[in-house]
Amino acid sequence: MSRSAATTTLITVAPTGAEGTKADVPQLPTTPEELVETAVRCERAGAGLIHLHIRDGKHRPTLDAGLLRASVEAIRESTDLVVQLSTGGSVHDPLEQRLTVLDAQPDSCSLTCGTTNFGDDVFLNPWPFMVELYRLSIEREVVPEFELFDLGHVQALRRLLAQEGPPFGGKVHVDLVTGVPGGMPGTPAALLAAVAQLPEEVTSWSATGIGRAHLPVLATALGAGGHLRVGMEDNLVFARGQPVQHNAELVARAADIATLLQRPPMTTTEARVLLSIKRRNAS
Ligand code: KMH
Ligand code: ZN
Repeated sequence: MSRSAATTTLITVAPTGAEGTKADVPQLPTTPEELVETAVRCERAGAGLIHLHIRDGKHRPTLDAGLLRASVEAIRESTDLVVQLSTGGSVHDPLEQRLTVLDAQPDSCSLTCGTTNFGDDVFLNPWPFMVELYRLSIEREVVPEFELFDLGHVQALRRLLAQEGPPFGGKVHVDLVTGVPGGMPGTPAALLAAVAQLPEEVTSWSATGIGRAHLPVLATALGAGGHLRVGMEDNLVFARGQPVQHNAELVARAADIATLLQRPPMTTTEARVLLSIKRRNAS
């Protein structure tokens, strides 16, 4: 296994997602100003990477090229966070448009390794789309983060690496997304089963638990040498009866737990090294 023992923790914040609505959750950051303010506070609280979905003027998910580019630039100007754009978008986004996300020149992009049931919907990631997105990420020098929602996705990642070779930068970072209704359950057992199957090429992994799986998966990931993803994309409840008021609360709690476990948050510079991110200056 090419993974070395982690002594620090990459904390990824996924602040918005494509599913929560502003009407239901007014504290969800959806405007450019809210996103920048969120990025700044989360970086201060210990985040190293931001996984970004953006919204339009009516707070609806969008893959608008101009808005994506402006968001990437605004966050780069205000923080040193690794900026990762979602290529998953919302379940309603066409595959061709999801490929155009890379035009915004993010540091990193998500790349989901297979189709999954997603509540009442289907999150579509057919094999030819995965391959096309992977090749594009190499061509554009964008570091992919492989999103694995199920054990079958682990096998698809293995096939992708065997067929297409290593990603840009040579590091293979995966994020295990647990607890999506239709994907692997958000349990320590399911997470550890997926980790045990990861291909040798994987150099680092993180995990997230959707909803009430948040804390058990966080604790399991830290104990098993993984990194963390937190944020309102995945979890809107801080504690029983206590909604999340700001993404920074989730980052700060993750940073506190990681520090207690002798795995303090890594700096953004360390995150860039972990993932082999190419330096792109804010323009
Ligand atoms: N919104 C989900 C359908 C990703 O960002 O790449 C897909 C998703 C994964 O959130
Ligand atoms: Zn996402």
